[in-house]
Amino acid sequence: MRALLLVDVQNDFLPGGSLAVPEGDQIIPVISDCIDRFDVVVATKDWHPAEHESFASQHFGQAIGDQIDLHGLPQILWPDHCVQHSAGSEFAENLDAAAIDHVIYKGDDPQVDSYSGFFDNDRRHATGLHAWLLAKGVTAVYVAGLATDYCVKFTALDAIDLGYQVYLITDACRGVNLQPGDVTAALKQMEASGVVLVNSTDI
Ligand code: VGL
Ligand code: ZN
Repeated sequence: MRALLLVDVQNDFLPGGSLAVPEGDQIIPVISDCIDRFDVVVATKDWHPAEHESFASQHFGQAIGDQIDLHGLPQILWPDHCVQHSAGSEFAENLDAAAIDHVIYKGDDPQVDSYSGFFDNDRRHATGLHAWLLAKGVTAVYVAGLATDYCVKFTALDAIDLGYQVYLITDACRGVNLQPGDVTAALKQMEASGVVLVNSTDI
């Protein structure tokens, strides 16, 4: 069984959103063109409480983009984004929500970030994504979404660790590029770990 795994295709990551990924909106028509070619479609939502400690606003004297130690883990500080139930946390308007079979919420623990759709960054809490895919008999996951250098990368790498065949749909992803070259490095790291890079037209 093949699953399409849509990572954080949410308003706050689109141009105009609070953590806008450059060209993030350009992935939506690409997703629309291939969403019907999969046995199942599962989507993650970044889903933070308003006081999430990954937000720079929660740390006096710290700025967006600073790296801190958060309860023993390195943490980049982000603008407030994807606050639970906010308009920014909703799926992109033009995403075909009716085609999504299941939604996985992540990042709800205020003290731990969750880049991967499978586990919190401390890897102590599983989101339920692996159990859901196993129950559906999924062996191959095709990953698309935002952002290539954060949530997409960690989701794809965990999927490899968990034993799936993993494909990254490169034209259905965009990255933050906080540092120039971050997206290129993320693609290389995924490829070196066994992720197969594909174009949506080759699926
Ligand atoms: C993401 C930074 C913070 C992502 C989520 O979806 O890649 N990046 N939260
Ligand atoms: Zn987040």
